[in-house]
Amino acid sequence: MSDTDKMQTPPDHAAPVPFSQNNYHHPAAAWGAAKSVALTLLRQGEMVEGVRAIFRMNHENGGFDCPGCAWPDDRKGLRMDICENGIKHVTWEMTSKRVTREFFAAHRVAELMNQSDFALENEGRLTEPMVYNPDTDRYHPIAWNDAFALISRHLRGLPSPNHAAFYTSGRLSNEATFLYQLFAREFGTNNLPDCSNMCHEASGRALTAALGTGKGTVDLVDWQKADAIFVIGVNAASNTPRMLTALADGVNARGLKIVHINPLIEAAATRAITPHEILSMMLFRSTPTSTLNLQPRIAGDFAIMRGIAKHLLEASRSDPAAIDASFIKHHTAGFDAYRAACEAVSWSELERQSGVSADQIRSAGEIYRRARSSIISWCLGITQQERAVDTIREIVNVLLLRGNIGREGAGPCPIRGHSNVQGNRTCGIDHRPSEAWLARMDAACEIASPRAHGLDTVQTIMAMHRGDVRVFLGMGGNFASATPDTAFTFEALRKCDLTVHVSTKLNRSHLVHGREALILPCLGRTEIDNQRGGPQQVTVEDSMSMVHLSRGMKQPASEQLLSEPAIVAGIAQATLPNSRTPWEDYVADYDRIRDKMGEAIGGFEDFNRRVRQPLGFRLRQPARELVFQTDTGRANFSSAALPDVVPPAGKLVLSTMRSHDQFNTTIYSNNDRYRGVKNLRTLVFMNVDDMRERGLQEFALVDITSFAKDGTTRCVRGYRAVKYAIPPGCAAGYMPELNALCAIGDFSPQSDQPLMKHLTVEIAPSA
Ligand SMILES: Nc1nc2c(c(=O)[nH]1)N[C@H]1C(S)=C(S)[C@@H](COP(=O)(O)OP(=O)(O)OC[C@H]3O[C@@H](n4cnc5c(=O)[nH]c(N)nc54)[C@H](O)[C@@H]3O)O[C@H]1N2
Ligand SMILES: Nc1nc2c(c(=O)[nH]1)N[C@H]1C(S)=C(S)[C@@H](COP(=O)(O)OP(=O)(O)OC[C@H]3O[C@@H](n4cnc5c(=O)[nH]c(N)nc54)[C@H](O)[C@@H]3O)O[C@H]1N2
Ligand SMILES: [Mo]
Repeated sequence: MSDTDKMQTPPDHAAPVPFSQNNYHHPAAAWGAAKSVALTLLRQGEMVEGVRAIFRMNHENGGFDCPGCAWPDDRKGLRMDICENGIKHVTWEMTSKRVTREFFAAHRVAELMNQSDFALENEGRLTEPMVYNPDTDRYHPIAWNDAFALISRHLRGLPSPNHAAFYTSGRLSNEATFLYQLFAREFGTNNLPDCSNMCHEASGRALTAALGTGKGTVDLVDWQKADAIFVIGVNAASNTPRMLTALADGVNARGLKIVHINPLIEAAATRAITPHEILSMMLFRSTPTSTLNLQPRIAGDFAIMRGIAKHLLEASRSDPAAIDASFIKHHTAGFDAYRAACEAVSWSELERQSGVSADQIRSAGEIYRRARSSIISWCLGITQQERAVDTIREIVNVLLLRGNIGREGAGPCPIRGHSNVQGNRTCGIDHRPSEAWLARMDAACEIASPRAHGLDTVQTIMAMHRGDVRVFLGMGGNFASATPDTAFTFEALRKCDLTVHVSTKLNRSHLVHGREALILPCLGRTEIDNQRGGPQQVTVEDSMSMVHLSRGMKQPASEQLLSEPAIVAGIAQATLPNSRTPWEDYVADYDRIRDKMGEAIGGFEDFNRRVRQPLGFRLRQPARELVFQTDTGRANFSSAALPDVVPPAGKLVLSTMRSHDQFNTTIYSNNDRYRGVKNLRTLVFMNVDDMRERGLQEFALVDITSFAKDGTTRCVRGYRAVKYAIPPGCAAGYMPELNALCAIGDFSPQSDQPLMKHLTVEIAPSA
C-alpha cells in the first residue's frame, strides 16, 4: 500500500504539514511503540527521570499507579508491567516545562483560545493558583487562602447548595474522592457529576439490574484461565495496551480463542507483541490475537449477542450441554421470557440489524459453546449507545445461558477508562447514591447528607445554561472539551458566576470560564506528597476491584502545589466554618482518612492494614460468589426488544473515538499509528461505497452535519474523508473535536449517557 501524501493546514499547526493514511503492517505494541516512547521522553526533556519512573511504576508496594488506564497490574515476577501509552501519560505529567505567572501575564485568555489543545497542555505543568481578571482578560496569581475564601464567598452566597456542581475526572485518588464527596454532601448537595456519566454509567446500571453489582466480576487470574474471550467495542492496542499481554499469553500458553466485535478491525484484532516482551520485539515475533473478527454496523452488537443466544438455544435441542440448564434453574430469573424473545426474532432480522451474516454469528456462537469458561469484555463501543443498557444486559444474558459467572475464567468484564474511575464511584462519586450508602457514611462522618438525587454531567450543563447551577468546581478533567455539544457547553460555562478547576496542566476548560474563575494547581500522581505527618500514599481501585497503594517519587513540579486532599480540605474549611469534620487532621495523615473510610464504606473494613499487603486487597464481589443482590435475589435475564439501528436512508451513523496518540482530551500528536494516519485529526473514516455515492475522492474535504432528536442540526466543516474498512452506513472520527456534533439532548434514556458513538449525520463535499 503506498502513502498518499497531501498538503493541508490542520487547525493545530501554523505551517502546512503533509498528512497521510496507509495500512499499518507491524504487530501492535512492537518497535513503533518503543520508538514513540523514546520520542515522548525526549520531547518532554525527561529521559533520565522518565526511565527511572517507568521502572517504579506499577510495582509491588512502593511505586505509583500508572495514571493511564484502569487495567490491573500484573505484579508477579520481574516483568515490567508497562506499556507505551502508560509511559506517555507519565512523562506528560513529569515534563520539565512550566506554566508560570509570567506566561499568564504575557497572554490574554482570548489569545490562548486560539491555541490548540495540544499546545495548551504542552506549555507544561501549572505552578501556582491563578485568578481571572476580566479587566485585563488575564489570569493573575492569587494566594491559596484567598482562593479558598473566594470559593467560600460564592458557595455561601448561593440560594441553595444545589446551585453548585462538583465534577470529578477519574484520576482522583480514593482518599481525595472521599473527602470531596464528604464536603459536597456536608455542604448540602448530591450534584456530583463525573466522567463516568459519559463512560461506563450504562455498565453500572445494566450490571446492577442483572447481577446486583455495578462492576465486573472477573480478575486477572480469570483472564489467565478463560478458554474464550470476547473483546467488544474497545481499541485495546491503544487504550488498554496491557490487555494485549493477557491475550497473547493466553494464545501461546493454552490456545485461547479470541473473538473481536468492532466495526473497525483494530490492531489488537490482528496480532500483537506484548508490551514488555523485549525479546519478541527484537525477533519480531508476534502472536495472532484473533480467532474471529465480526464487523457489525455501529450499535449492531445487541443483534449479534441475541444471535449467539438464539444459536445456543437451537443447538441445545441436540446438545443439551449447549446451555447450562442447572445454573439457569438454580440461579436465574426470567429465562422463559428470554427464550421466547430469542425464538421470536428471525435470523434475517438479526442479520439486518447487526450487519453481520447469520453464519458469522453462528461461528461466534460455536466458539462460545465449545469454551468451558468465557469472559465477555467491552468498553465505549457498547456503552455510548442509545440502547447500551439493553445491550450490556444481552451480554449478561449470553453469559448466564452457559453459567459463565461465579467460576474461574468466566464472567462480565467492563474495561474501565480512567485509572481510578471505578474507585471514585466506590468512594462516593454518585449523583444517585443509595440510601444504604448515605446512611452508613452519615453515621460514620456525623453529617446529614441530602437525599434528593443530584445532577449528572449532561444535567449539570443544562442547569448551568438555565442559570440554575452558578458555581462549577472541576476536580481534574477537562469539562469544556470532554462533554457534548461544545458550543452549548461553552455558553453554559460562561454563564456561571464562578468556575474553578483543580488541574495539573493548562486546558480548554480554564479558558471557557465563568464571570470569576480560578485555576488551582495540584500534585500529580508521580509526585511526593509531603504533609505534616510525613510523605503520604493514596489508594486506587483498578478495573477488577483490586485496591492498592500509590506513592509518588518525584519532587513536585512547583513548591506551591497542594495535594488534592489538601485543596478539598482548604475549600471545606473556608466554606463550612462550623464543620465538625477534622479536615486538618485528615490532610496531615491520610491513614486517618482511610480509618474513616473503613467505617463509612462497606468492603473497606481494616483498610489501612489490608491495603499494605503486598498486592493490596480485592473488594468483595457478591455476584462472584453467586450471591445476587437484585430484586429477585437471582441473576436476572432481560428480554428487551431488538433495537432498530439501521440508519435512515441517505444518513450515516458516526462514532467518535480516540486516536492512538491521545489521552481523552490530551492530544500528544496528530498521528494515529495503528490506523496508519499521520498528521491528521480532522478526518472522517468512511466506507468506500458511501464515499462513491457522495462523489468523494480519498482525502476530499467534507462538511459533517448531525441531526439531533429535537430536529436541530450541527455542522463541522473542512474535514477529510478517509477510505477505511468500516461497514457501509458507518463513519468514525475523533473525540473531543467531534463533540461539536453531539446535541446536549441526545443522551440515552436508559443510561443518561451522551450518544457519543451514535450520531446520525450526513457527509457532503465541503460547501
Ligand atoms: N492511550 C489511551 N488510553 C486510554 C484513554 C485514552 O484516551 N488514551 N482513555 C481511557 C478512557 S477514559 C476510556 S473510557 C477508555 C476508552 O477505551 P475505548 O473504548 O477503546 O475508546 P475509544 O477510542 O472511544 O474506542 C472505542 C472503540 O469502539 C469501537 N466502536 C465504535 N462504535 C462501536 C459499536 O457500535 N460497536 C462496537 N462493538 N464497537 C464500536 C471503535 O471502533 C473503537 O475501537 O480508554 C482509557 N484508556
Ligand atoms: N465525543 C466523545 N466525547 C467523550 C468521549 C468519547 O468517546 N467521545 N469519552 C468520554 C469519556 S469515556 C471520558 S472518561 C471523558 C473524559 O473527561 P475528563 O476526565 O474530564 O477529561 P481528561 O481529558 O481526561 O482530563 C484531562 C485533564 O485532567 C487534568 N489532570 C491530569 N492529571 C490530573 C491529576 O492528577 N489531578 C488533577 N486534578 N487533574 C489532572 C489535566 O489538567 C488535563 O488537562 O470524556 C468523554 N468525552
Ligand atoms: Mo472514560
